[in-house]
Amino acid sequence: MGQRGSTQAEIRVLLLGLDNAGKSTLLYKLKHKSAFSTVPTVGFNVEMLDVKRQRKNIALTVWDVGGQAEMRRHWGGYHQDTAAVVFVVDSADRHRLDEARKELEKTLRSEQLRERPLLVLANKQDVAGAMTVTELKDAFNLRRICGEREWFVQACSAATGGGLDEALRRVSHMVKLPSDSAAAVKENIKGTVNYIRAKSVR
Ligand code: G3D
Ligand code: MG
Repeated sequence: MGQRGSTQAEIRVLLLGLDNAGKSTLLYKLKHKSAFSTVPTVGFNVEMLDVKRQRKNIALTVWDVGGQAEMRRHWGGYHQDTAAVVFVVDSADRHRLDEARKELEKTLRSEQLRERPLLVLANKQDVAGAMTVTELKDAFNLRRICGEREWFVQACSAATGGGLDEALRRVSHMVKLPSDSAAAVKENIKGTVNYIRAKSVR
């Protein structure tokens, strides 16, 4: 009973952003629905979050990779098999906005993340003077840097939990599931062929 529609698809989501953006707080809030005291992440945190899309259960494996400058060098190693990128921004820290934009642009240039959907989380909305979604969209010039890529900006607060359920729902709808296969396989083949062609020219 209930076999159909209960297939478990495992999907990898990469949680990125500068140090102090709120990634670890966000991940633990999503997982445990409670405030959580974090320490700067050395290495990574990983959690499985169960979400539903239509009648299907999806297990999102969310990787929170340390955001400090020396850890950012290793982000590339986590790109493989990633279905979606969630980029967390401290909306209250206008001074580091440019640094965040540069890291996001660098991430989006990764060949392994081509065409992967992007969810930008405008975090710390509970702080007075936090940038709005529109401000962030413009500051990051998302329309230009994303091109054909599917993207969305969600306002949230990992501290209060506001916007987190919406964020999770959005990611679960953005990712391609293995069972979306016909289209996905075609896209994969096309991507691989283009990649090989590009590499073999000259
Ligand atoms: P990181 O994993 O991206 O490096 P953390 O960031 O989750 O460690 O959070 C960095 C600091 O920001 C923490 O404060 C955390 O409590 C705070 N923070 C995270 N999200 C929010 C938010 O939505 N609102 C507010 N006001 N603060 C938030 P401390 O003081 O522990 O360093
Ligand atoms: Mg952290």
